[in-house]
Parts: sequence; C-alpha cells; structure tokens
Amino acid sequence: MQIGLVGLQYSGKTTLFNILSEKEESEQNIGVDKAAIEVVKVPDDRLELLTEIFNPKKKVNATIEIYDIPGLRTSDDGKLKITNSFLNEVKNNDALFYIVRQFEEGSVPHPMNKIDSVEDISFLENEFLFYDLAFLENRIEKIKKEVMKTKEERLKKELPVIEKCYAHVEKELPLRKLGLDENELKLLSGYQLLTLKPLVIAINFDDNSIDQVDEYISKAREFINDDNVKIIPFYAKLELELSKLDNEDMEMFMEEYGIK
Ligand SMILES: Nc1nc2c(ncn2[C@@H]2O[C@H](COP(=O)(O)OP(=O)(O)O)[C@@H](O)[C@H]2O)c(=O)[nH]1
Ligand SMILES: [Mg+2]
Repeated sequence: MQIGLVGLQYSGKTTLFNILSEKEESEQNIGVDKAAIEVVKVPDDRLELLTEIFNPKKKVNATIEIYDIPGLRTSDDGKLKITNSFLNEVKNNDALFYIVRQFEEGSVPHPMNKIDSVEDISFLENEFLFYDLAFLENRIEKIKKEVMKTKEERLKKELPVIEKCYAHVEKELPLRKLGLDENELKLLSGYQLLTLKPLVIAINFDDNSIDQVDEYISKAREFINDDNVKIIPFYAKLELELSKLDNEDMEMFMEEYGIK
C-alpha cells in the first residue's frame, strides 16, 4: 500500500520520511522539496499503527510505500497554492498522513508565518473537501446525461450514492464520516476521493513545544471529531538526533525529554 505524507512546506515531512526510511545523513533531502517513493519494512511503531489500521491481513512482513509529497508553498499573493500536480500526487495514495507543524524555528519560516497545527489541518481538509465536491458535482452531471442516453443499470445504481456523497460534502463534512457500506464503497473505489481516504494526523513538536502536546492533540481531536482518524505527536528533529545515538544514550535522551 502507498501512504502519502501531505502538508505545508517545512512541516517536517522529509525529516519524518528520512527517519522512517532510515536514510543515512548524506542521503537525506531535508529542506528539499522532492517527491520520493520508498519501500519501508515496518521498522517503526507508527508504521505498526498504520498496518493495524489499514491492512491487518498483511501485517507480517508488511511493506509500505511512503510517498513524500512536495509541500504546499505560498504564491505571490501570499496564499497557499494548490496545484493540479499536488492534487494528483495526493490522489494516488491509499491512505494519507497529514504532517502539521507545532514547532517554532526562525530559520525555517512557516509558509503563512503562523504556527497553528489545527489551522493547517483545517486548511488541508477544506481543500480536499473542495476537490471532492467539484469531482462529485461533475460526476452527477455526467451520469445524468449518460443515463438518459444509455439507461445503463450500473450508472442508475451509482447516481444515488454519488448524490448522497455530494449532499454530505456540501455540508463540509469529509466522506470518511459518512459511514458508507461495503457496496457503496465499492462503487466509489475507482474515484480516489480525497476525504474518503484513511487518515492519520501527525503533529510535529520539538523540545520547546513538548509541553503543548496534550493541548494540541486535544484541539486537533476536537476539530476532526472522528475516532477513526488517529492523531499522534511526533518529534522530527529530536528523533533525527535519536536515530544517531546508541541504545543506552537513546533511553537517557528520551527520559530527559519525556518521550515515550
Ligand atoms: N526546530 C525544529 N526544526 C525542525 C523540526 N522538524 C523539521 N525541522 C526543520 O525544518 C526544516 C524543514 O523540514 P523538512 O522535513 O524538510 O520539511 P518538509 O518541507 O515538510 O519536507 C528542516 O531544516 C528541519 O531540520 C522540528 O521538530 N523542530
Ligand atoms: Mg520536503
């Protein structure tokens, strides 16, 4: 299965990607905006978590492709730029991992100059809702035309499902919260609807924001309001340091920072 790391520029995607893929420092692409695919053999709790959520049958020796999607940047008008190539790269994943930032770091400015992980989650959700809404609207029109011409049974069955999805997304609710049944999901499986994809949200903290972990995890949970979405803290920079230490030093380090 393929998981896409999605987020704004400088949220820590590539750092996380490097930790998960256990890249040597010399091969790392930190700060670089390059899409990369990597096959990773579940060496990490987070991937364990993902295989449990998404892929229980294949847990043994599961390999997961992690896709480091180039981050969203602002264009000249100061707004974040959503391009078709970005959306296409998001679409191609079986599950999404939102990487949002809750660390201050002067040398790497947040694209909107505002550190607020919930706002970034909300931004991604809204853009993806908007994409789904446009897709569904188009599809409804197409089906209606086709049904008049061909009276095809499959399309007749599809229409109410698409309309139900449309009505839900129109209320600004993600499709993962619609509770679609197996048949409905099957009908939709070819369409790559973004808010239907299984989601994990990872909030990136550092040693200055570590005491805010509970606060921001709760805020994100309140915003998402969906028990099927896992929300986890991670510590990109600290973990990168950790990955260079041996076991004994690592335990001391983790204790010092209160990382479990
Ligand atoms: N202080 C601090 N810096 C971080 C943290 N995570 C990432 N960075 C830095 O932010 C920059 C961008 O990180 P990167 O992983 O390339 O972000 P991406 O644009 O989302 O891929 C790099 O210089 C990282 O070292 C963090 O938790 N704390
Ligand atoms: Mg990057």
